Amino acid sequence: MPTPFQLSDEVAAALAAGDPVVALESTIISHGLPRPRNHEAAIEFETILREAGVTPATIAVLDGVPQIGLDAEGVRRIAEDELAKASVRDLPIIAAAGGSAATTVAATSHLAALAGIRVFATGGLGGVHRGAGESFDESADLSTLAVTNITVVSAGVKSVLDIAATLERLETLSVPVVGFGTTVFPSFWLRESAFTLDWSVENAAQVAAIMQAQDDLGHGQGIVLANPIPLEQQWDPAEHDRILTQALALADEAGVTGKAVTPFLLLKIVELSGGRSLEVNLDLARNNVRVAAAVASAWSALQRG
Ligand code: PSU
Ligand code: MN
Repeated sequence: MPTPFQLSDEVAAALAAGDPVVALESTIISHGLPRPRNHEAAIEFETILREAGVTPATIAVLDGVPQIGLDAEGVRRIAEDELAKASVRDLPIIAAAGGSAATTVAATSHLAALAGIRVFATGGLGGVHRGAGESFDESADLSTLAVTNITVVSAGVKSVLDIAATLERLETLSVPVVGFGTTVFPSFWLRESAFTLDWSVENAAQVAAIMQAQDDLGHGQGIVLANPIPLEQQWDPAEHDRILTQALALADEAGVTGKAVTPFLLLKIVELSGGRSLEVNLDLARNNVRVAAAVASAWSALQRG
């Protein structure tokens, strides 16, 4: 049986050997970060993993085929081409049409899990948008993690979202949320949100043990590992609050809806902050990639016994 996706040679070899692999998404590169920093970031995230002895699997759909692990030209394409943003529901349509797209946390998680990859690093998970009571705008990242066996390392969810509602939905969907070295849920650019967590761990081996126990007990859901940005790297909270208010008002005025909301807000916030939010975004993403490398290594070691 041919697989419905293409593994890069290095990812195929690492998976066959039981070596650590970390999935990386492409929407953060194509729609979440401005050019040309997005291309540098895509390369840097892979380099951080390689230096930690972990094989990177950046995921995107190229010419109709979901690619698990990109070559240099693939990485260039997700950074420079005008790609669609694909969530899980878009994958069959893009595949059938032979098209290309960047994959969200949801679509990346789905494809990574299909390929047998257990750990994924992103910036911030999607969630419930403010005003969702009216708009019903809730990211498919949440519902996908309810049925997808993957550990996603993220700096919580972006403060543009309704964090309280997002945490409630994760509870309803039976997705475990575990703080990494914290009992407070982070809010992306800031180390903390107003919400505390029931569970936290101090190291990667503990995460691997939870993954193993979830496999033994669970029903194939994912895990959200909430990894806060170090205090000295976080955005100034007062400036954060001021710019967030402006960006939300601009999105309202512009009448942005659907999958355009998150990219609009992220890029507007970079603009309004004169680039400050971008540096913080990159720092928190690097930090997540490092933690994901440690978790994938601990998972691989645990499987080897
Ligand atoms: N985190 C970032 N930058 C991003 C995203 C997350 O640091 O661009 C993307 C992810 O791909 C996530 C998506 O899945 O935003 C959520 O979009 P939506 O709200 O439309 O589901
Ligand atoms: Mn949405």
